[in-house]
Amino acid sequence: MLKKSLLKQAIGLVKKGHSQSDIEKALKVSQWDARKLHLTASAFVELKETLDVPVPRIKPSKTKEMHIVLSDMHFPYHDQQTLDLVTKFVYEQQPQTLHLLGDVVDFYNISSFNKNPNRKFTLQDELDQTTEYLFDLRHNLPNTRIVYYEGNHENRLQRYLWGKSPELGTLRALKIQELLQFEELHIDYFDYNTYNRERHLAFHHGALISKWSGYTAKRVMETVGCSVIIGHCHRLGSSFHTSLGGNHVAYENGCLCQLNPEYVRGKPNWQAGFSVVYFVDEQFFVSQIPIIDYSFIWNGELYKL
Ligand SMILES: [Mn+2]
Repeated sequence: MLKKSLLKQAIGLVKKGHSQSDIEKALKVSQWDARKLHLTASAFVELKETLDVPVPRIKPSKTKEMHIVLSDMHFPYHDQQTLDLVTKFVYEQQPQTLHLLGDVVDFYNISSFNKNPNRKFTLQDELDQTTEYLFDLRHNLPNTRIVYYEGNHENRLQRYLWGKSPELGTLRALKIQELLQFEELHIDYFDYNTYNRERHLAFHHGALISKWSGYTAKRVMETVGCSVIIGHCHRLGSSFHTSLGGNHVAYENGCLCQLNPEYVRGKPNWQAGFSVVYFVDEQFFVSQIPIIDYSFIWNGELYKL
């Protein structure tokens, strides 16, 4: 058995290019032991050199910015379990920006559609549930920029006031920004007619609906002429377009509401989900996350309550 200390010294000598007879003389060992030491040390040095070859690694960019996009909760028609799951993920990630891409509140009580007379909740209940959620977000995301986009459901308020009582429609106190306390919560706001373009990606709730997944976002992209991410259609989908004008892509963000609400007949073609957007320099990278049976996969991890 070779002594460990001898082998260590032999490795040192082999590394410097010494031969078997150098080892024999330097370590004062027999020719036979020098042969074994030389063989073992050479094998070790060779193996170490092989293992030490650096594996090329992709360096993660330090300048990346994480944004999370949630849309279409439709309080009080939100899906509590879906929302709990996603909100927990958002708190864990602490993104730089959280986009609430519209239809956060349903405004069922001022809808122009017929209403179920047995419904127990009032307009104030709808607002209370929404503000409670927004306060919770602000409390748990102290350093996150939160951006709220008016959807067609929030826009019901303006349409109702303008239609039924245009005089009251001018009151600041009745604006969505006031009712949901955006100033106090440090929430940025974009009204229904605007697009918030961040670098090469435009954020917008959406107004039209096409029949198939990806088609709605495609139409919005055609209209605005740049990449977009929209809510509204309650679907997950994407549509890519490459031309001399560049590479553009349009995303549909899914929804976080109940997938079979009482006010929709039949089985709506809706999917639960949300998106994560990374901005790196001038580029953006969107990951769409479908929620299936109240679970989803992110970074190889299963998220489930
Ligand atoms: Mn919606």
